[in-house]
Amino acid sequence: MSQFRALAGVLRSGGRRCLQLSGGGGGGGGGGGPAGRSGSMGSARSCSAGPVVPTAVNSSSSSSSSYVEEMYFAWLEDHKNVHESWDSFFRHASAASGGADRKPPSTLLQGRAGHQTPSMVVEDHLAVHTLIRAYQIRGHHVAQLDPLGILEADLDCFVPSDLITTIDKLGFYGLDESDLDKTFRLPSTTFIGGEETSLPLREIIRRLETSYCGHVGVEFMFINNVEQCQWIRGKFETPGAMRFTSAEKRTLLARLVRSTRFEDFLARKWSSEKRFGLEGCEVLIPALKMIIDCSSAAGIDSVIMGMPHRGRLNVLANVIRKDLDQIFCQFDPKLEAADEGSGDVKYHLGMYHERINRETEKNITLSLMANPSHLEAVDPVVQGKAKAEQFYRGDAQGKKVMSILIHGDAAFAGQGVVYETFHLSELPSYTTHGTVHVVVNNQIGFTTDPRVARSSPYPTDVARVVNAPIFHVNGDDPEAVMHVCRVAAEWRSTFNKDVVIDLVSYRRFGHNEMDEPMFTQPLMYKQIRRQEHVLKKYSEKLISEGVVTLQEFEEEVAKYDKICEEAYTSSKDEKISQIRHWLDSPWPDFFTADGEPKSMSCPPTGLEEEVLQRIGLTASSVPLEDFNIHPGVSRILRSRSELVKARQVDWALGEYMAFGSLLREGVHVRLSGQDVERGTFSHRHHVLHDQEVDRHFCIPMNHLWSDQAPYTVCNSSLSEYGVLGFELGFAMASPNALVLWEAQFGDFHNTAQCIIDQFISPGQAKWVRNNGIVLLLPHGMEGMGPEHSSARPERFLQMSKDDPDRFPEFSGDFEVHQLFDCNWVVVNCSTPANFCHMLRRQILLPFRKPLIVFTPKSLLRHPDARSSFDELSKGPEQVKRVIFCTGKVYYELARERKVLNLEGEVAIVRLEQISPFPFDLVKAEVERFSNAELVWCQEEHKNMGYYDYVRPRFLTVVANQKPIWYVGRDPAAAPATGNKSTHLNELKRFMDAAFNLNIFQGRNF
Ligand SMILES: Cc1ncc(C[n+]2csc(CCOP(=O)(O)OP(=O)(O)O)c2C)c(N)n1
Ligand SMILES: [Mg+2]
Repeated sequence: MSQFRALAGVLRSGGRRCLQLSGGGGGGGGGGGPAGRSGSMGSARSCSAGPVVPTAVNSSSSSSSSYVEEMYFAWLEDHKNVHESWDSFFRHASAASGGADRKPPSTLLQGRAGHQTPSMVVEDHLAVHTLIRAYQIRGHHVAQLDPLGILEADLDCFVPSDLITTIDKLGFYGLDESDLDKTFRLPSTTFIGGEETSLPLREIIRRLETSYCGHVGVEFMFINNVEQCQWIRGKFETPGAMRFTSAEKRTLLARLVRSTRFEDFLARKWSSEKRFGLEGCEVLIPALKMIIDCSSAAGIDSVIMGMPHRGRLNVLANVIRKDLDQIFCQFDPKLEAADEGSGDVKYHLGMYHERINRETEKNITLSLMANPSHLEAVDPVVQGKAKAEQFYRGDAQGKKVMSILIHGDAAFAGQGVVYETFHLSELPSYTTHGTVHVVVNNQIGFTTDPRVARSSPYPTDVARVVNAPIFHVNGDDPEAVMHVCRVAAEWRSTFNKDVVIDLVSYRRFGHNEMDEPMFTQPLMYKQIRRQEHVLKKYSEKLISEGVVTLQEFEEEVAKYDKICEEAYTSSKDEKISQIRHWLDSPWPDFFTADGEPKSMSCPPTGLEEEVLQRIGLTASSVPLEDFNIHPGVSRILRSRSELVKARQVDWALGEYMAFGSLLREGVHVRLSGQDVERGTFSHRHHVLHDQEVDRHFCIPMNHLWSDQAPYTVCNSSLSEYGVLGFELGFAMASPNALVLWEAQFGDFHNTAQCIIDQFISPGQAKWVRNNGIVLLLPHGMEGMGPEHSSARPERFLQMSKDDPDRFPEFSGDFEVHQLFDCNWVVVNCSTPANFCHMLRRQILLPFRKPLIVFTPKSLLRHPDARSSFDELSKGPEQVKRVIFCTGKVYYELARERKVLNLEGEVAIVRLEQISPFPFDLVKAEVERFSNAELVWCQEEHKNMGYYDYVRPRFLTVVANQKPIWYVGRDPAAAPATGNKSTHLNELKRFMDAAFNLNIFQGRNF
């Protein structure tokens, strides 16, 4: 028996080799057996050249036995004529048959021919199961994905030998042609049988090739969830899964007409304008519409989208349904801008539209977020906005609101924020319960080929980390595209997980319409010029199927062309561009109908004693019974309680007072960032952990009042770019929320620089969109080295837009007007009371501005950095020097002044809000100390911090009549030293300068 099994094994190896040789190659060997792999098979090769090897036989026994006999006689001539596996086999066989040399071994082949033994049956079935699995796992590598037929979507033209694209690879599985008509029972892990439970091998292969090696490549077998894998198999394997009704095909054709003719129209009218057209991937429009239709049918009524430049105008026109004349007028160079702000180019603008979905007759709101050129930066912003909408609508499972992200292939693979965004997708406080990603994979990024643009086989591999299925599809097969879109939408509504559609397509023109692609991709573009348009191909297909007539098709085209022409005519009446009409996140109840603030005043930010007491009590206790907290946390709560009794707040309590009071007023507060729940510096403790019970938490802030708004505090993934973008998006959804992002140390915000530079600082100027996001950036020179010291105030101040040289007029509510005019507010509070007021003002203002707060580290526990309740509920004039400063350095100055006993000589004034510059308050202080010299003191280096920002503004206040002297660290390249003693020496040096009253005498300014 053991010999027979060995025989079967050897035979199969030999049979495979035989078929491969006769079939003329195709993809190399591998994995068969020693006979199949050998490169020194003199006799096997001579076999293939001679007539002894049959190419197609009905009986495996006849083919195998004659083959074995050939081998046998070759072996008899010289044992070295055959591969060593044959040699070994024949030695064993002849030994078993009593060493009868020269006796043909054909009797040993009988079992293969007529009656298979049970073990062979099992082996054959196992082989078929393995084969089915191979298609499921790697069929996508051989799918016909590239419409141009010249590139491999997986960047690899090698077809692995276990993939059955031609019949001659059967041998890998120990099968041969004779097995093709045998019927095999289908395993439960395939759906190719439909109602049938077994099929002939030939049909099994045909169906698998249809499902996995056609125009769709399904990448999903890495998903470690059986139910999900089964679901996907069912969607792609079930016979007829990809069938469409005539009505569906006609809708698809009509959508393709719109998509194609829109680009044609723009190209005709504005042939020399950049528009980043969709030509080559026109199928994107019907694809998005299919996703939206299916999602609407599943109950979604709000879709938030983010996308880059390519095809954006088309999406606005044909998916969101922005009025065409509004789009066309953007091409008019004489169009005047009506809004404040500087605006943005047309292919960056956003849009918000409520409409009826024609397929489902249900209401749907579609919004496309405005975005900068910075590719993929909008991804987390879209997610944050979607999460917020879900949160405010109580849509805990994402059944009403969803997000769709559209990507370019090069950017999807290359930009790290894509990865950061994927990593938010399953986190409880950040999940949007599944995003549909669509990659416009035109197989190029500007002038760069995929093979030098990424190291992964597909541009979509980044999605594998979150177990998202990836559907690659040939963009020139519109029905295949519709099928994957339908499945993707159903996947999202069934499992609420991310899914990726890789639309493999091409870019018909250059990167933009002015660009010459032949410089760099000559062969690709020769092929592209020959490539028939997808609309032509698909219309011909439907005409030949009798689904539409040529006349109907031409009428559809003419109808849309007419719509475009009419819109073009009326677009000429548009003389003024209103960016306001492109707003992606309107707040209709917050502003007047014209989008203006309802008032221009800010109510007082102070708090009643009773409210302070209530919040103080909650902040220092555990509202849940039988909850075991850590003794260290107990101690912290006790000391809080002492402070409250003394009617005082430290930094953490000041924050508590701000958050708690806003929650009481119905304002949702969300604090997100790395380790924010406890606080990096262990000062906050907003989430208490039961020391006995796993995952048993208490958030006292949610136990303040029964009718309060909810408080969300969430530790984030270790990301800045992704998480800050997310929170910015969250803050877009509602003005009635205080959304804060805290950097672990302010230094780390620079990995989110793009969100700050592209969205936060200029967001309102570009997109007339208010945003009240708060950035908490721990900052301070405390000898912690170059990367734990500076939140780079100078950068924020440099981007503040208030004019240093213009002394403003103080009329009416100057403070509010000044805040209204600025692009953001930059503060460095020195007391907990001011911190609390600042946060409350953020919400009480009648408009929203980003707020940048440099927050303290050592001050969190500084005994002097406390405020009395009195500061929360509602100066000698003959000094020689006034030192203006901001933040923590005040405490160092105050200490030094006390030590030197210079209180009568030197006044210290703190600027809590740095930008917009409080000209009015500074002027009052300067006038109060009119005979004193003015000093700006900062702990940061001279080329950093605040000096460059405040200096010209002080000079404007004093009308250039007086200098403002600098005291602080010298200019430097790194923000802080890594050496403790250097740090202290620097501090001592500038403290000495601050209190040396003669130091500036005789100096010119
Ligand atoms: C972060 C960033 N880096 C560089 C660019 C410049 N840029 C604009 S489009 C583009 C190519 C994008 O290729 P792909 O993502 O494949 O989109 P496609 O243009 O092919 O649709 C580049 C490099 C940019 N806009 N953003
Ligand atoms: Mg591309």
